[in-house]
Amino acid sequence: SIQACLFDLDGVLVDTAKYHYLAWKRLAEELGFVFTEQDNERLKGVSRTASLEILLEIGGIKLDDAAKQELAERKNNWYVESITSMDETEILPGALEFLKECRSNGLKVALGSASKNAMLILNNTGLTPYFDAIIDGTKTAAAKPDPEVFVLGAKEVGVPTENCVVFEDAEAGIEAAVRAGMRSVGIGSPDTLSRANLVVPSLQQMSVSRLAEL
Ligand code: B16
Ligand code: MG
Repeated sequence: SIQACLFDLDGVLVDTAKYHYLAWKRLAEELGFVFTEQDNERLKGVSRTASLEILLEIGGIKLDDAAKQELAERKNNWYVESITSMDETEILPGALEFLKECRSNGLKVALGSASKNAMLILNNTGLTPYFDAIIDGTKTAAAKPDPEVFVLGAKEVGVPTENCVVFEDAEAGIEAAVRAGMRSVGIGSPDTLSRANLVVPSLQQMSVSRLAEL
């Protein structure tokens, strides 16, 4: 039976994808090429450095490590500027209700995000108190699809991996759940998240009773 719910942040609890997109787009413009919303799909759930590699590949640009570091920092400064003014209105539909329902049913709740800015987002949206464990990009060495982020979350809440379920919007995140030996719920479209045990459009369609379907 399920004893812990592990949540991805961007695309599951909050819609920060639009801020990531605007910052990457601005960087691409400065570098002299167009970066579309479709290009941006490739960056979802992917770490900052890996995202920059993809962006540079799209622009056909080759740079040394120091220059890449500088660009990643520039993008992050813009991104942080946007998330600094976020508030609870930017929590995705159904997310808060489901977090509350999990807690009132005695389930452990953990965050498993690739972002190094997760704490700022959780604090600004008021979500921090809902978590028993918070694992983010500052605590992990390997990026999704490596299972590290979810394995650490399970460990911190003291629940065996087979009793955990992961909520993810990115293919790499579902793959990480599979590799961790956990069940998963995809948030989005069944076309891209075909490896998940269940796919729902948003957490609005999720409830503790539906965990029995997994
Ligand atoms: P940062 P998640 C991921 O968050 C985003 O989906 C991805 O687009 C971003 O590049 C990554 O975090 C790193 O974020 O630059 O803030 O460290 O979906 O794993 O919650
Ligand atoms: Mg995500």
